[in-house]
Amino acid sequence: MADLSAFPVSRLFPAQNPDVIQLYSLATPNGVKVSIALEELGLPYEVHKIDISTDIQKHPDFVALNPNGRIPAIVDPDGPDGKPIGLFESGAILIYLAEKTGKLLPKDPALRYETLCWLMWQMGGVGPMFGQFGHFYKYAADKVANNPYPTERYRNETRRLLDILEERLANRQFLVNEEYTIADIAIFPWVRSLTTGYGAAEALNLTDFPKTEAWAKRLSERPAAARGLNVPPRA
Ligand SMILES: N[C@@H](CCC(=O)N[C@@H](CS)C(=O)NCC(=O)O)C(=O)O
Repeated sequence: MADLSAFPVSRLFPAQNPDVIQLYSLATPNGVKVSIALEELGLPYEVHKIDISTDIQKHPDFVALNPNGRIPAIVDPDGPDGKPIGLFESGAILIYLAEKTGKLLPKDPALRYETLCWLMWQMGGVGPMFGQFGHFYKYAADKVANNPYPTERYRNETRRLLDILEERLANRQFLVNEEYTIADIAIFPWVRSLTTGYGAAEALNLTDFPKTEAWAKRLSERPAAARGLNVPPRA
């Protein structure tokens, strides 16, 4: 049985089965990227629900795994050279899982970099900008009731990014090389969240982005994605 005692997080959230990947997450657009990938890859894992409303993600035992104090994070008992490894940042975790299994990331070097470009575009653009839009549009609406500037700024930026996706998906089923990759997995949960999380379909005029909407719907209906989108279970 794997020894995870080097990871303080395992004191906070003891592993039932330390021989499988330990996932510390919540069903948010960043969290589900990892559970969707794990489900798609068929890797066994154990999920620990991190209720971020309690700030448990700022506990020193959690911060020892993710210095940024956020979800998602994982511990893989079977990392490089068979040794346990901890990882944080959803983009890095997706690359790790893809390289561990040889799936969801093209082997051809040019296509691999193309996939990483779109993954980084999500990490640096879509996540932060859509997230700020959701913050001001939904969660802090009362705080900016007299000042439309922040919501407008992030609404415009969200639409600008959606325009780029719409153009990219104009004659493609997937973002890169007509295959499902970690770039798709990183981005479609964020597109979905504009409707399911923020209820902002009208505010963003999402009907202007039919290809993007259809792509996100199609991918979220994949059986592995449907399972991964509800990890840890919301109820
Ligand atoms: N760039 C990070 C972002 C992670 C992130 O922002 N996670 C949010 C939930 S979606 C979180 O843990 N928030 C809790 C907090 O800010 O304390 C990643 O992709 O992993």
